[in-house]
Amino acid sequence: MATSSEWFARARESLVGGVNSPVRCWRGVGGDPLFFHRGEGPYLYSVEGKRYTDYVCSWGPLVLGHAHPETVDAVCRAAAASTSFGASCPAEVELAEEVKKVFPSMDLLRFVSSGTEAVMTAIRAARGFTGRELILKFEGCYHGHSDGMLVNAGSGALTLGQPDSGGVPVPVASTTVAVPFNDTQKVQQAFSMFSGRIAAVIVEPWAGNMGLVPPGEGFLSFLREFTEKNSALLIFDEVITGFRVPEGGAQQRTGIVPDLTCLGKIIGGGLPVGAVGGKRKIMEVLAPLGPVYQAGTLSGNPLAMASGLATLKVLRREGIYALLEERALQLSHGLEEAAEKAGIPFSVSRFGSVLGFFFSERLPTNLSEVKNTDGGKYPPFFHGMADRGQYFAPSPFEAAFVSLAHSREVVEETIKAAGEVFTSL
Ligand code: HOZ
Repeated sequence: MATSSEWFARARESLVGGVNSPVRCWRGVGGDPLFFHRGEGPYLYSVEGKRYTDYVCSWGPLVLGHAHPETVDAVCRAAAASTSFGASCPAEVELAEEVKKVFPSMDLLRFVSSGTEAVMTAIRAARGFTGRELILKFEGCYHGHSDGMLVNAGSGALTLGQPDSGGVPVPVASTTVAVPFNDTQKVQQAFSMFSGRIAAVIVEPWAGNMGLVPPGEGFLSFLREFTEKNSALLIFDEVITGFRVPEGGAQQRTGIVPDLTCLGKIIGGGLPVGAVGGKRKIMEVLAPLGPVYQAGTLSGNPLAMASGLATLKVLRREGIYALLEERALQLSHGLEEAAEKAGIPFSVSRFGSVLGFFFSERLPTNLSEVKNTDGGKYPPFFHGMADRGQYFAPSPFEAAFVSLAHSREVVEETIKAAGEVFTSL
C-alpha cells in the first residue's frame, strides 16, 4: 500500500488541501498527515501498517472504541434493511426516547446529520421563538461552521488562524456578539449594549475547542439566571460533553437546565448524527408545527440511528462510566506526573473522559489565556508521541478522548511514552 505521504500528495490533486476537514492537514503540528485504513478497539492502523493508540476517537464519537462489535452488528443489520428511507422509521423514535431518558430538559427533539446542523437549527428556533436576531457566543468556543458561528471561533478555525472566516457576509457576522468565556461582566455589558435584541446565549459548558476549558465557579448558573431575567434563551452545545458523564452531560452534572441543547458525536456512535432538543413550547416553533423551517433527507437515517442506539445501550450498562472515568484519571494523573518529573509546566483539564492539555502551570480560563500557554511545545509533543505509536489531535486547540477500549495497560504505555517525550522537550 502507498505511504501516508503518497496518499496525501494524491489527495491534494482531488481534495481541497488534500482533506475534507481542515485540522486533518496537520497545519497545527507540521508534517504530512497520517492516512488510516482500519481501527480496532483503542487502536488505529495507518496505511503503512503502524499501530497507534487513538486519543482522538473520531473527535469524540467513539466512546466505545473503534469497531465495537455491538455497533458494527447493529449497523450491518440496519444496512441490510436499506441504507436510507427518506421517511419515518422506528429507530428514530427509539433513539429520541433514549436521549430523553438522560436529558430530561428535552421535551422534544429533532435529529439532523451533524453538530453544525444542530446548532443552526437551535439558533433559528431561538430567533423564531423570541423574535430577536442577535446571538451571544464566547470567544474560542466552536459551534460548527455555519456563517454566524464563525466569529471568534475555536477548533480548526483557530488552528488555521481563521477564527473569523472569509465568505461570511458582514451583516450575518454582525448578528453574533462574541465575549470572553467565563466573563460575566462582558455578558452583562453586551446585554445592555444590545438591549432587547439578544435571542440566545450559546455556550459549550466545558469549552472543548480551545483545548478543554472548564467553566468558572458560578459561570453557568449566572448565564441561566441572567438569560432568564432578560427573556433570552440559553443554549448548551453539548456536542462534545453529551453522554461523557453518567447522567448525560454538563447540564446534569451542574444541575443547570438550558432551554435548548445541541448534541452530536456519541449519539451517532461514529455515524453522522446531530440533534437539537429542548422545551416543548420552543421546539414547537419548528416545522411542521411552527413557522421555522428545517429539514433533511438523511435526518433520522436508519444506519445512524441504529449505531447511536447500540452505543447508548452499552453506555447504560452498570459500571461503564466508572471505568471510563478511571481510565481518564489514570491518563490525566500520569501525564501530569511525567511532565513534572521532566520539569515541564503542564496542566490537564477533564470532563468525564474528555481531556484538555496545556503547557502551563495552571489551567487557562479563556481564549487569551489559552493563547498565552506555551503552545509551541505541542507540535514536538505530538510528533514525539506519534513516533511512539500514540495518536493525539493534530492541533493544540483540540481535546483528547478516552474510550472504553483503552485498558489500564494501554494507558500505561501512553504515559511511559509521554515520559520520554517530555524529557526530550
Ligand atoms: N472540528 C473538529 C474538531 N473539533 C474536527 C473535525 C475533523 O477534522 O474531523
